[in-house]
Amino acid sequence: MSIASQGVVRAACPHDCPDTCAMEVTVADGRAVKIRGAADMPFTNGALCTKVAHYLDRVYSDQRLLHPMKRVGRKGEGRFERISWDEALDTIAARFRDIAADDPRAILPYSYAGTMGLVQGESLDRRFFHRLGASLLDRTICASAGALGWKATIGASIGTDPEAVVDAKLILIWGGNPVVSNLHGWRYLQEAKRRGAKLVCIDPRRSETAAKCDVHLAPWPGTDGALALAMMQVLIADDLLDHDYIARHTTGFPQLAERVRGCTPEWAAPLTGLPVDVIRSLAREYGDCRGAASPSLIRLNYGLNRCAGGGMAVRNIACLPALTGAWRHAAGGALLSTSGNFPIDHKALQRPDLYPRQEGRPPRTINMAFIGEALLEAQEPPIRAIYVYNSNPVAVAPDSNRVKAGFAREDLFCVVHELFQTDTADYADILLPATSQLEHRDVHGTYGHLYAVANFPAIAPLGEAKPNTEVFRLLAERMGFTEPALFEPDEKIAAAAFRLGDRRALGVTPAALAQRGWGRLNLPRPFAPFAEGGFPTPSGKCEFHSSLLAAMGQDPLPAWHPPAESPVSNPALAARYPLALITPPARNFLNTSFANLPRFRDEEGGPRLQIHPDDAAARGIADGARLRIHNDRGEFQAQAEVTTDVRRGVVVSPSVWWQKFSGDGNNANAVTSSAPTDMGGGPIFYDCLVEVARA
Ligand SMILES: Nc1nc2c(c(=O)[nH]1)N[C@H]1C(S)=C(S)[C@@H](COP(=O)(O)OP(=O)(O)OC[C@H]3O[C@@H](n4cnc5c(=O)[nH]c(N)nc54)[C@H](O)[C@@H]3O)O[C@H]1N2
Ligand SMILES: Nc1nc2c(c(=O)[nH]1)N[C@H]1C(S)=C(S)[C@@H](COP(=O)(O)OP(=O)(O)OC[C@H]3O[C@@H](n4cnc5c(=O)[nH]c(N)nc54)[C@H](O)[C@@H]3O)O[C@H]1N2
Ligand SMILES: [Mo]
Repeated sequence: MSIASQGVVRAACPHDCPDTCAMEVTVADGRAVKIRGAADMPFTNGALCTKVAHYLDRVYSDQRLLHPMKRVGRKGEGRFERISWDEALDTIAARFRDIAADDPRAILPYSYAGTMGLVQGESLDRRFFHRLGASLLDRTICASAGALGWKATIGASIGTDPEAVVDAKLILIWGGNPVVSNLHGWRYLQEAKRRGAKLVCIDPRRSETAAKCDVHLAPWPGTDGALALAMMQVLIADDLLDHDYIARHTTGFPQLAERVRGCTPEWAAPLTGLPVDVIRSLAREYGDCRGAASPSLIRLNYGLNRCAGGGMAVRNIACLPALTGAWRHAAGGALLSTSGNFPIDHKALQRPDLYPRQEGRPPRTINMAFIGEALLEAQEPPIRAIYVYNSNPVAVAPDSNRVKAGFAREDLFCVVHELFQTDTADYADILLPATSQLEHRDVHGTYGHLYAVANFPAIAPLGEAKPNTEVFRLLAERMGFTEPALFEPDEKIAAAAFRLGDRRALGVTPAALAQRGWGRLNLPRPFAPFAEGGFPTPSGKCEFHSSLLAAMGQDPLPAWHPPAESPVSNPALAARYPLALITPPARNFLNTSFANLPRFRDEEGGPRLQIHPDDAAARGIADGARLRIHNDRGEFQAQAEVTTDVRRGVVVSPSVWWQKFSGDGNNANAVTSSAPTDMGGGPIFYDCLVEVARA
């Protein structure tokens, strides 16, 4: 890896955010001294968010792990002693060999999106564990419900071009808070507003984004699916439809019409907690497809997919623009994710073919969202070793008391590869130091725009830190594996990440990315993906009647899937725990990344709970009071913020705090449920009843 000791190096923001910024890192005497958003990259537009603008704080933090260590204290206690890389790798290889001799499926890799890079996030790691025959991991913790609901309707994670939205006239921001979690995308929505668009935010709380929109509708959490069904009912009953688009580019319209006949605003009002006339006028305004509302755009995010009916909610919403023909316009339609536009060669990156085919030993898949249950209950075989990288499950997975109990198992061999000593790292037997994005090579697609971004190492690894890929090369060697695919250099992996035979990849060739650091997919500009139909579903149409769901034996039509925990769906539970808790992303954190660094913790203040004045008064809670938020699963503490930004009955705790920085050693996931979503097996973080009391 050649590293310049002077100059400006092209980089990519690695974090799990739709914006995937192109960055420039200035290096002097081998030290990164400045970081900024690439001015020539249109979506980044020279700006970074409040977190990554201070990225060098993270890179050079005195909390960085710099050497391999082994546990000397109890599990979870976080006491370690320095060892050499040789000792660390020999220990891991010996344990893995031992366990694999019985059944390699007792070994579980655990990773998510600490880096979104294709090299450090889904290449040699996957190849190594495939070759080993380890358990497979179903990576469901964020978006699997919404992704499947979208796929059932639209066919792939493709939607409106985020740069084209400036010409939209009515924009529904649904289950997302772009001011916080999609700042660069927000710039385009604001430009639309300047050009006369009306912005409507649909979110149970007045988020930073809702405060800047023309209208804010606050449904009860997990009821968006009912709202969308009622909108469809009005569009159909009032004939606010694009009949030509429906006839040519959709399937199942008659069945849909039949299905939603009873889903009137009167039906949806008690479910959503929104007034009947508000629902009806939202639908009528949305259906004003030849008038002021044209083109209309729905910008969804994943906030609404973290409830029991999250998959179906996204599916229902995804039906709307085909009814009105909003897809005809480049600025219209709907956008959840752009990731399906990238011709990423996942098979070449991950090499599932390396998995050993053995009689009587089929691959076993573990759902990452329910890692507590898996560690405590999985059989045939039980999990005997876990290797965590790019993730902090003890803090981010639901029902964390069970997760902690699982990680605390004395007989579990736990490896954690991290930049920092996270809540999860405290449970490691072997703790390995990881490089930051400035110290390794990568290449990125994204889910929020149409540009690929390359990352070149700007500085040498700090201390003895190593990139994920390097550790897996070393482990493969110690395991005695010989397949060349396990030893490929990062440069070669990066060059093969996109299928170069694909027309879209012409804009993101290795040469183009090396030269400029970023490249736009070779797609028309503006890109109006479904103006002429051509949906990537089996029928080639927008599927009101989903062949995918039918093939899965599920209800093929849009439907109402109520929340698991709400006063309407579970009155008995609500009698004991009457408040609905949501725990959306905090502005200064990225999941738990950044939440250990003083600058961001200070900025965020501390764990807090927003509560409506009426709910606070009923419990004798004053602003600033220390609160205990609890249910049958557990409890955590936070400071009361009494505010009308949340509706009565809903409480909000911006997340995700590290447990060890949370006062009582718990964060909000102590109370969240490990029940699955209706589709995709995701977690239902925002479908969670609690009671609140003074601590
Ligand atoms: N600053 C910052 N940025 C981030 C992240 C972060 O932690 N911090 N996380 C990143 C990640 S991992 C992701 S997946 C993305 C997207 O992450 P998302 O979780 O989609 O984040 P937001 O865009 O903040 O949108 C969530 C919004 O949905 C609202 N919400 C909660 N429940 C419901 C509901 O039932 N219905 C409706 N309509 N709204 C609901 C919340 O109040 C919140 O304002 O953001 C990424 N960007
Ligand atoms: N209550 C509640 N819980 C949530 C959410 C919520 O909204 N509310 N959001 C959920 C969502 S959307 C998501 S996506 C998940 C996120 O869950 P995770 O993907 O686990 O995200 P992070 O907490 O940021 O942890 C990523 C870790 O990877 C490490 N890392 C970064 N780069 C590298 C690298 O190159 N190598 C290695 N080895 N490690 C690296 C970072 O230091 C960090 O500790 O959390 C979920 N949990
Ligand atoms: Mo996420």
